[in-house]
Amino acid sequence: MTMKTFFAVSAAAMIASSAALAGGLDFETTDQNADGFVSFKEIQAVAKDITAESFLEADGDKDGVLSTEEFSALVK
Ligand SMILES: [Ca+2]
Ligand SMILES: [Ca+2]
Repeated sequence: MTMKTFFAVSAAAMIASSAALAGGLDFETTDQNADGFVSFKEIQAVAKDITAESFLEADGDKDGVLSTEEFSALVK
């Protein structure tokens, strides 16, 4: 199982089992330029209720973008 498949499966399970913040955001949909990271601009395009504050809080390594792991922690 690839990481991508693993994420898709776990994200689907997460979305199915709980009411995710902002209506169950999908990483691959949110990552519009498909660089493997979600920027604040990308997440704002689909979830206007995500504030800069919550984005920065989710960005654990402070590189300015969210990895799949950081993203899933934010939207779960
Ligand atoms: Ca991106
Ligand atoms: Ca990060």
